[in-house]
This record gives sequence, structure tokens and C-alpha cells, in this order.
Amino acid sequence: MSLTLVIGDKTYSSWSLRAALALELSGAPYSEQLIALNRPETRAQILQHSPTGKVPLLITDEGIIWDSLAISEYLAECFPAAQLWPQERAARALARSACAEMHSGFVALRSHLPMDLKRNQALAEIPADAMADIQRICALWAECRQRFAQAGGFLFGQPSLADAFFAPVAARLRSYQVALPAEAAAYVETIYQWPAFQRWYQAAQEEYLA
Ligand SMILES: N[C@@H](CCC(=O)N[C@@H](CS)C(=O)NCC(=O)O)C(=O)O
Repeated sequence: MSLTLVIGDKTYSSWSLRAALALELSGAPYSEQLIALNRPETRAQILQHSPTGKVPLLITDEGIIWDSLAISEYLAECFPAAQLWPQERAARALARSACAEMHSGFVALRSHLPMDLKRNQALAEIPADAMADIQRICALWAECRQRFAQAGGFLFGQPSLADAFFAPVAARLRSYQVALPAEAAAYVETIYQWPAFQRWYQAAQEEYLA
């Protein structure tokens, strides 16, 4: 199966990072096509591939798949042996709930603390609505970690789509130097030690340096 992931800038495109991590979890070989965001030509370039004008987009032999959640579900179906979702049904339901909550929520966090993997600076003040998002995320992470800590350091023990979805949040919390409870800080560190995340992070550091 031939797979091409169309993504935005690695420094800024949090939705693209999710899809790339889902692909890394699948273990499938894929190629990458990067379209720089926020340029006059960006929209026309994305529209050549996707009717939504948004990235990420996965080009497959069976057609195109847009939206990071749809891409993740497609990969989970195509590569069941890779266990992108937790195997136990109750854990899988919790993981799906967490991904759905991320996918449709946390608007204040996303708008006030946009992903910027080159940043290492706190905001002067975190707005109250963004702080409420952060508190909810820490509570969700704590619930997952309490239930699945014995199986490993990721939200459900071993890396899963839930980690792909929350890795950009972990990156925001670190790059904006947000003070966190110990459990959440440990999870952020787990993401930063994840080789799949490290590869993307390193590429982001090198982006547009030339
Ligand atoms: N819900 C979509 C959101 C995709 C999205 O908003 N992508 C942004 C980049 S991270 C984008 O393509 N923006 C278009 C632009 O900046 O022109 C998904 O999960 O894939």
C-alpha cells in the first residue's frame, strides 16, 4: 500500500503531528509532502490535494483521507497488528473519548498557546479559559495514568493514538513553560522521550534555518 502524508510546517502544524505519529505507530512506510502554512500560495497548494484546504491529508491507493481523526481510524483498521488503540474494550473507549475531547475541544488552549516547537518562553499570563483547559487535561491524564501506569509511561501504558493526539498538547505545555503537577510533567517527559516525537521535533528545529 502506498501512503503519502501531506502536512504543514513541523514547527506549527499540531494536526499534522498527530497524523504523523499515528503513521509512525502503524509501522507502515510512507512518504511525506510538506506545504508551508500561512503563505499566499498555501491554500491553493493544499486544495490541489484536499477539498477542505486543510492538512493533514493522507493519500492512499483507496483515495484521500482528510482530518487527523479519520486518518488515525483508517490506519488502525489497516494495521490491526500494530494495536493503535488499546486492546481492552473499556480502555479503548476511554482512549476514544480522550481523542474525541481533544479533537473537538480545548479551543482556548489551542488559540492562546498555539504549537510552536521552537518556542521556550512562558506567556506573561495564561488566560483563565486556557488555564481551565489545562486543568481538565491534567485531570484526564491523571485518570489514564492511574489506570494504566503498570503497563508503561504513556496514557494507556504503551504508545497509542491517545498519545498521538496529546503529544502537541505536551509540546505546548513544555514550550510555554506551564507549571504542572508531577504526574502531568512526567507524562510530558515521556512524550519528549518518544523516538517518533523526537524525530518530528528535531526536524522542526531544523526547519527554515537555511
Ligand atoms: N480537524 C482537522 C484540522 C486541520 C487543520 O486545521 N489544519 C490546519 C493546520 S494545523 C490547516 O490546514 N490550516 C490551513 C491553513 O493554515 O491555511 C484535522 O484534524 O485534521
